[in-house]
Amino acid sequence: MATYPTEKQISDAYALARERYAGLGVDTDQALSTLAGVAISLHCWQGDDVGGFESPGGELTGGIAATGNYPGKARTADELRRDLDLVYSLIPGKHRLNLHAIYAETGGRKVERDALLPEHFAAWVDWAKANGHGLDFNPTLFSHPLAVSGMTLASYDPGIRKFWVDHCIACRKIGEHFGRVLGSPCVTNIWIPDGYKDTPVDRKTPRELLKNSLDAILAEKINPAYNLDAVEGKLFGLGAESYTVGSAEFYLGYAVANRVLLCLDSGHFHPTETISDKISAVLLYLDEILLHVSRGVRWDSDHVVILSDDLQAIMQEIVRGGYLHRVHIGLDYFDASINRVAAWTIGARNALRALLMALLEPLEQLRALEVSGDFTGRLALLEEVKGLPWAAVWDYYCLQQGVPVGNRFMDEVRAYEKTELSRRG
Ligand code: RNT
Ligand code: ZN
Repeated sequence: MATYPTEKQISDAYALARERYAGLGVDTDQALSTLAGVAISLHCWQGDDVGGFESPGGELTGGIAATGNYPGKARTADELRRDLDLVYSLIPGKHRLNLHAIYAETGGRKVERDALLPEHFAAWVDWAKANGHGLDFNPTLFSHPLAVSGMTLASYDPGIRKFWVDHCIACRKIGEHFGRVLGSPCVTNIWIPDGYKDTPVDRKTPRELLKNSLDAILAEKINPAYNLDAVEGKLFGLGAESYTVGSAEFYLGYAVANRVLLCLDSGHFHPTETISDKISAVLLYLDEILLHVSRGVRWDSDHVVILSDDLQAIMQEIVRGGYLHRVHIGLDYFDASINRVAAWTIGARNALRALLMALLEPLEQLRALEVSGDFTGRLALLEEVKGLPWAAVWDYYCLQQGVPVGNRFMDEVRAYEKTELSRRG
């Protein structure tokens, strides 16, 4: 049996850590108050393997895959909300929820995606309001009969294109509603799976079609205090390995030209390419961006976010660049091989831990070393910082915020598994 640190031990460790950081000119209290102001958007789809409630048991398509069959996946919106309530209680701070259109609650009636309305998300809005969560949104352009060809907004079939354009328009209006009612802008992110398995002859026309579809979707202006539009590109999807219509260059150009947010998903680039390096480049030309913090393993495999160098580099860039108010941080992974509530919690806590580590950097000193050309000193300090007692600051933050310190959150996950998840057939 593990024993846990007492509150006194946690506070004492913090007092020492705070002094140690103060010696480097870093104010830990300030770092914690900044951290408390950051809301990350948890992706609803980790709870049920991107299933949604539109057609239970339906196939997940669009070149994405959730592998594993760990018991306990949420089968209803109430179950999903219950799971999320536990997750939020294990994560320090106030955070958002990122919904997908297939999580609509239509009371058993079939409502086509192009006819979705805010009322189909009323229970989500009530829950979000009651719990202080902002909401973000995504049209769902996969797992649907009109997406079986692999093309949606870029389809050669005008009827198919129109259906998906109308769906995206309906989603922007739902996002606007979320933002208006909750008093915090909803980021509505468009990702489409469109592409070809094999080498196409015409790479141009589908991109023209996609551009036209996006223009039609975004034609109506919506107050950015309520809804912000984002577009998400990708390198390739399963079954669409040779050509992706919405590539990185396509959407970078589109976002800059049309003043919408660009969504950078960490699993959507060549394996040695990192999104951390892109942030300061794209924010020269865009007001705001959205991140899908994920972890690709060899491909866009959507593994649970760990405290990797990649993750740390992303958070460092956000903090070092002073971008906290211009970067919307969302998570995007779906692991069905482990306890899903734990998967959410581990990834979210890691995102926050990495953010805290970034907030604790002795940035002024590091910058001074760099500017003066003392790269030896820069390297030495960067390496030293990795061993500073940031975990004592994190533990104290968890204590302060009333969430489990350290691995203790797993006790709650295990208890919930026993009383709730294991009962799900
Ligand atoms: C897919 C994209 C997209 C999805 C969600 C479910 O490769 O990353 O963001 O993960 O829309
Ligand atoms: Zn994504």
